[in-house]
Amino acid sequence: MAATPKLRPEDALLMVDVQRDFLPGGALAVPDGDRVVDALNAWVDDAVRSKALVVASQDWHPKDHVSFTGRGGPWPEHCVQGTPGAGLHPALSVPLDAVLVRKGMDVDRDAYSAFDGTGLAALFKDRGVRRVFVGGLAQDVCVRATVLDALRAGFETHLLVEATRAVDPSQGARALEEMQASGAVLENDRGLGAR
Ligand code: VGL
Ligand code: ZN
Repeated sequence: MAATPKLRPEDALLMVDVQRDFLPGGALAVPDGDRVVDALNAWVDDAVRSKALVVASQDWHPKDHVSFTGRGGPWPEHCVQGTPGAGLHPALSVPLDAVLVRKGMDVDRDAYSAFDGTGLAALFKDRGVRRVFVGGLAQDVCVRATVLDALRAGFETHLLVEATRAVDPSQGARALEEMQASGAVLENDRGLGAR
């Protein structure tokens, strides 16, 4: 990271679901999911220095959530409220004034986007956020849904590509194209391109 911060006070860094269950060894492991942590931590440093808002989301399901295979859903049981697997990766830097949001808490309805039922769009508008920078897990599931919602809510939305990994890499590649086609700016390294 260069000495001069890239982010600005009216930016938000949104770290999606960097939770133990999505990391190698976890219940719904994303290949190389742990690789997002160093990349995100560099962005957190930048956000703190530039006084940008930092947000971390957690997938936070009740037992017997509708998305679990036991109920006919697509996913193994993961991120059950209060379990170690639902915890954020211990090496992720989360500033003391970061905003934490939890989603997927309704037992009969899934919520992939960090904006779904969390009040995050209203919070961003209250705080004067104009640009949202998104990283985390998983690129083809909750990051995708979060980026598309951020765009729909009218934010200039940037995807931190190296700070995301996909459950299924071929779906990840499709999700990148879809996010870009929907208006997201894909950031391919830790610096921001000139614009
Ligand atoms: C996620 C699958 C199920 C995610 C959450 O955070 O990407 N993926 N629940
Ligand atoms: Zn989930």
